[in-house]
This record gives sequence, C-alpha cells and structure tokens, in this order.
Amino acid sequence: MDCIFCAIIRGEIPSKKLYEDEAVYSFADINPQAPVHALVVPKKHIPSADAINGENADEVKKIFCAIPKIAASLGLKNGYRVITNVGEDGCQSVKHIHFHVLGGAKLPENMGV
Ligand code: DGP
Repeated sequence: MDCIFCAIIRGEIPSKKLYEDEAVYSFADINPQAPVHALVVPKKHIPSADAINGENADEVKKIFCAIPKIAASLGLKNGYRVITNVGEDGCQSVKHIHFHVLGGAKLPENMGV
C-alpha cells in the first residue's frame, strides 16, 4: 500500500521520533503549525476517523492513552489541542488516521470556517 505514514512507521522515510510503543508511533510534523506540533498515528493503517469501528477502536484507544505521555514528554504542562482532520472538507491530506497534538503557546480560539 502506498501510504507515506506507513512508510514512516516502517522507517523507510526518516522522521523525528517523539514516542513509540507496540501500537503507536509519534513524530514531529514536517510543517509545524505551533511551537510544538506532534503527529500521533496507529501502526495499523486506518484511513481516517470516519473508518473507526468496533474492529479497530482499540488502536484509537491506544493513541489516546499515549497522548498524555507524549504531551508530558514535550513539556505541554499548560494544555494543548488534539485535532484529526477527516476527508475533503476536513482538509485531510494523508489518508492514514493521525492526531495533531499542538501546543507550546496559547492557540487561536477559532478553529472553524
Ligand atoms: P492533515 O492535513 O491533517 O492530513 O495533516 C497531515 C500532516 O502530515 C501535515 O501537517 C504535514 C504532515 N506530513 C506530511 N508528510 C509528512 C512527512 O513526510 N513527514 C512528516 N514529519 N510530516 C509529514
């Protein structure tokens, strides 16, 4: 499968690793939108949040168990934002579910259109 995040997880494309366990990989976003911008992905390929179901929800649970550890390791003591973009209108550019963890400064309140 031609998935850039699967290639990153396999180590075929270099990334700045921030966290890894048996199910989750986290790395620095190549185009940071905040002083701290991590991406958190499941090692198992899931196309987007719209594809979460009873079969794969455990992978998402593991992501959300990892995020507080990743945030702590990045010094995000004062809060942060977790975002996942879905599909065309959500401006999802990489079709492997990923959670943006943004912080390190007061973020803009406005997230909508
Ligand atoms: P989204 O627009 O929600 O699909 O976010 C995809 C993010 O992935 C975007 O912020 C840039 C990041 N990204 C894309 N390709 C690479 C890459 O090869 N390496 C890294 N570190 N980040 C990437």
